[in-house]
Amino acid sequence: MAFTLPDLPYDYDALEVSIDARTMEIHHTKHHNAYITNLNNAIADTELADKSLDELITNAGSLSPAVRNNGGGHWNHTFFWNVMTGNSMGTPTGALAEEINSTFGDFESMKTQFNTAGATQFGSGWAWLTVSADGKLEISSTPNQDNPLMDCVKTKGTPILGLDVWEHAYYLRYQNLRPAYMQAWWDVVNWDKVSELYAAAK
Ligand code: MN3
Repeated sequence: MAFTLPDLPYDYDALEVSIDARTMEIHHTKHHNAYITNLNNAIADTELADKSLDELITNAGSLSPAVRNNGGGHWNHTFFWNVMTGNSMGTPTGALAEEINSTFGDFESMKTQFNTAGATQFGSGWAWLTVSADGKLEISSTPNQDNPLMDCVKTKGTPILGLDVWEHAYYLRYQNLRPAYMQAWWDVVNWDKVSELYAAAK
């Protein structure tokens, strides 16, 4: 069964406060779609053709670069769309907010650490907030389209928040200013979704 491009859970202009509609449209219909096309081509007529995306991702270390990069690209973008919203409440609440405070000191310190992880990821990649195997919140970054579910990354865990820091995610509005994009992005984080992912990961 070939993978297909999922619809966004909102319109292209829904995140305009932080990410312009043109960037969202190109990112979804061109970049995300290309990862899916290339993934389908890489697994067609092989023993991987009937594997789920999660099965491919968690075994990425032993698969070809084409499957690792494009499978990661499909997983990461599908995840990314779902942790954003045009109706962000701005800050986390409840059990997640308490855990952020106890792990990082406060919400602002968590943001700073996350922004630093994204800003210092050389070249293209992602910044992540994850829940580790023993239930701890951790911040990390990965290169290219790797993610914390992969067996081959340094900081493994269950992602509950992720930010695409590839230039294609921000260049039209922010040009080379990755930190400005990262700062603005917090205004569209879907904290309801992140809390739900946190509860499921615990
Ligand atoms: Mn991208």
